[in-house]
Amino acid sequence: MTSNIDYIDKIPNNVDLGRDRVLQRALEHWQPAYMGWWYDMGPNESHNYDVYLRTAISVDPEGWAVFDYVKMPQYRWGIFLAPPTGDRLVNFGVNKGQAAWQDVPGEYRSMLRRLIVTQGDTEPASVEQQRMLGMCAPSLYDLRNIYQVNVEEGRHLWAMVYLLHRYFGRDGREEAEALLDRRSGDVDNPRILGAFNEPTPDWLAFYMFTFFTDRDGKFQLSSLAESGFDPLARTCRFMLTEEAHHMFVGETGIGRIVQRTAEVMAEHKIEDPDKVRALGVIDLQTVQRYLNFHYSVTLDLFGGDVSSNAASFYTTGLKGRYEETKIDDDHELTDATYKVGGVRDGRVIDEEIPALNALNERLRDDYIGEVQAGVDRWNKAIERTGIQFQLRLPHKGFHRQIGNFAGHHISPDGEVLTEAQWNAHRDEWMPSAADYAFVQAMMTGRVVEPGKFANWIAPPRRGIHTQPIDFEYVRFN
Ligand code: BYC
Repeated sequence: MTSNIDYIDKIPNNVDLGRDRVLQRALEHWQPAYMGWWYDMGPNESHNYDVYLRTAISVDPEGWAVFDYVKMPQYRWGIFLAPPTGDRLVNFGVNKGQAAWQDVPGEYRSMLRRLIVTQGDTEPASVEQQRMLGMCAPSLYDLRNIYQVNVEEGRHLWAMVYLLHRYFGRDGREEAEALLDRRSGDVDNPRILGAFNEPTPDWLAFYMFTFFTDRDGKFQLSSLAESGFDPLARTCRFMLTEEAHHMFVGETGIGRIVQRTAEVMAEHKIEDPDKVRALGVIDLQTVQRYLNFHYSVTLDLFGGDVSSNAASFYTTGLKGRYEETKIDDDHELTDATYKVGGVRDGRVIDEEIPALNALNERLRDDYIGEVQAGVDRWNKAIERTGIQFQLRLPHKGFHRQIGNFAGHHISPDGEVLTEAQWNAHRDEWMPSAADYAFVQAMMTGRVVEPGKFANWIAPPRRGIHTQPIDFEYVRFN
């Protein structure tokens, strides 16, 4: 395996695909099905555009990307694994100390397949969710960014499909086909995880998604990058380098929206959300409601607070903790405990449970720490304009459908309410149909003049890859 990528093959790769004819043929058979999916479910009306995209040319951490105009259907999706790192070991669980597996241990096969399928399923789902957004992009810069995110999610699907084909034989091939058959939001054949069946109807939702939900991707991929199954670990390590840009798009997108709104509020000395809306920007209360929604559905993606699945993934060595090898403990968690939340006697409580069963909660907590730092940065931007308004993360139990808080009605402050009480406040806390209608009414057409931005969002600080902000990032032909 080299760090450079072979672009001569029909499927670009750095896994010596040409030496395994059977695998190569199987993947070449899947490729047209993937392209069919992209034409049907990829970004709407985009197939003939020239988009200024980055493409991986090597898997070295430095300088792996080249930037150029590409028609998206011609994007070189492929299979890229980070280079192997010497004599890697299984670093946690009951198999700790064994050489990392280069093949799937028979007894863990179905568990591992399930993890890979669940990860893989999210990637095309997000492309499906975002498919119409190009029609109302706030600028060419933003349009190019969403397309970059979309092609890379497509590549992440390839990353998981490679593992399925290479290591799971016939079941793997069937799973790879099923990944192209499920559809986000479909009643009969939906995507596996909840958040990936929610619509992403506008750009505020898109930036929230890339800030919150792509960051779940970061934390899940980081845990899988610790896997004792080395090909999965190496695949995820390379995926993580691509993921960073997606979260950047989300954080700066929301940052630019709140900055613009706060500037307009300061300039006109207004606070009333209706007056703010009348000036063609998104009131901060609406931003808060979107935040509440995306944060809570993303918290659900970490799974149950108490999970025997998570314990098995860890004990077997398949899925570690965030930055497992940097943690100073026994990496087996036989006697450790961890605090999880829940509701008892009408109140939110914490209880200590065996740490092995609390691994989803622990990862969720790691995630929350990073999300809070991003919210703090948005608040700094608001503060700099002199506007008194702070965004905040609602309580962990707010609007949860999975885990200990599911079935309870928790306010953003962490109060346990009755269903009727919660419903009475619903539209203060969650985006209402009217909020969605307002936001979408602002995003009816796309801004196509280079360097111009929709009124509701501030320009970015700089362009992409040394290009100026008014660069022609997308040519429509
Ligand atoms: N919705 O033991 P439990 C990304 C299911 S995002 C629906 O509590 P477990 C990306 C669960 O599957 C990262 N169902 O949970 C971002 C199980 O069902 P079965 C994606 C849910 O198994 C943006 C049952 O409930 N990667 O990459 O410990 C754009 C009991 O589950 C949900 C991964 O998720 C839910 N929210 O953990 C593009 C990593 N939550 O099996 C991409 C791989 C749970 O009993 N997946 N369930 O039928 C995993 O590690 C685990 O499957 C989970 C769940 C963390 C998701």
